[in-house]
Amino acid sequence: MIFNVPMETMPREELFKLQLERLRDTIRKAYERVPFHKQNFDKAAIKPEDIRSLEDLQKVPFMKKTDLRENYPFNLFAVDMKDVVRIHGSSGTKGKPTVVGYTKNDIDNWAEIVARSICAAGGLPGDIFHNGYGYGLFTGGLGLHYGIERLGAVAVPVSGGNTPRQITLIQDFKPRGISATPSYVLNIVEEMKKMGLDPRDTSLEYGIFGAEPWSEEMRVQLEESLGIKAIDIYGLSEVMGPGVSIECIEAQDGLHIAEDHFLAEIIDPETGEVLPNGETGELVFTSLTKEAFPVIRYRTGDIASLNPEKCQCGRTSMRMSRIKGRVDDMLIIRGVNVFPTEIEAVLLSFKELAPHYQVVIERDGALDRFEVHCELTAAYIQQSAAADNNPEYSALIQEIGTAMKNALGVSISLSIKQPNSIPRSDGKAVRIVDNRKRG
Ligand code: DLL
Repeated sequence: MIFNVPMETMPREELFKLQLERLRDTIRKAYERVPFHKQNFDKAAIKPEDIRSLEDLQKVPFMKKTDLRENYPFNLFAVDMKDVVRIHGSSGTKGKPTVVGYTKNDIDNWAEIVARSICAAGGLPGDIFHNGYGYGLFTGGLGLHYGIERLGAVAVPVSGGNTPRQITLIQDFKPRGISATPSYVLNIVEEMKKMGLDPRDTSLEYGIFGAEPWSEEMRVQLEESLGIKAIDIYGLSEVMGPGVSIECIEAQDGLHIAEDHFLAEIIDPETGEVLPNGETGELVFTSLTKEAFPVIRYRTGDIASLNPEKCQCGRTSMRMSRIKGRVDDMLIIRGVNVFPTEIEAVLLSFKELAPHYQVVIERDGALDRFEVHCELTAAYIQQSAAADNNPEYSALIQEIGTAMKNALGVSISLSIKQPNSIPRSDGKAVRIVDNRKRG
């Protein structure tokens, strides 16, 4: 741990003081400068002066993604446009993108937070770092980029896509670190194997993976296939981008939140009630230093839990669990709640299956029909016949079905396909394909 140690190992009492000071400042400015925040306070009949402790934050109403859409594009900015130096946004799969802004100080803080994150993942100044996150409105590419430079490492700004070129650059530049979505890194691995290369032979030692939910089983696949440490990084554009939290290489046991910049809460997604540490619910973040786009009690839609125990790495920051899934990605299959990562965990425990899958939802009369599409590995196809009259294959199908039922608590139909049937993505993987007609 070499980067900005004092902030990461600060005694918690001292941290709470710093957080309160920063919280009050954030709230005062947001109230004075952004009509949305003032209205939110007025609705709850509170004033910024009423926030005297960190607990008082619970009096403030939540902020949601719809608030960003309703204030599109710039109405939630708390500074003049002349002080904004960068815009980012979400991909906007449903309608317009959500837009966020940064001042120069915001970009500086973000670069430092990401530099700290890369350090936590085992990165060092001087490392060559292959950045496979997309550059653009998406925060992944530029977010990592500034952090790599701030650390004093060498940024290779490859962005996503063009997998053969990614492989050439990894072979030629010999990076120690890599970042991209975990699903895209598995595509790179697959492509290397197709080219007759052994992915374990690269110079890579650690990978910083996030921007989509992934399971422990996927970590095992990534670590074993590439011979690296796979580190989970979390963030969202509304709160800043990558670096809101990251695992440390020492423990790989929960993601350290950059608590000098972000305050985390876990709430019951149904009632909005704040849950005690350790309980699973929806993550809510309040920014403590952001100037252009402050967020106060922003509901992320992501499901996790919090752990305040000191970590073996020496950091004192609160850790959040790996994200289980998004509130809106939760499938309700015959009354049972299922997240795609739970399906992923089962599929990846079978070496006969490739780590690519989708859950396809169709409307069947009045009912919803869920089908898991997955594929056999090329190695399996070379050795065995994937035919119903092959007893070994039938036994495998049955075994997968049983494992799925045991893990999920409900049976789900499977469609096992030939290698390369599931669409690949060079960014966030599409895990749910919803073919139900709406309205
Ligand atoms: O995905 C920021 C990011 C870039 C994070 C690169 C990590 C690495 P958005 O496009 O706004 O920002 O999407 C944010 O992605 O609310 C989560 O649902 C999901 N997500 C991000 N990181 C993780 C993770 C970036 N480590 C949304 N595990 C978030 C699970 C994640 N889900």
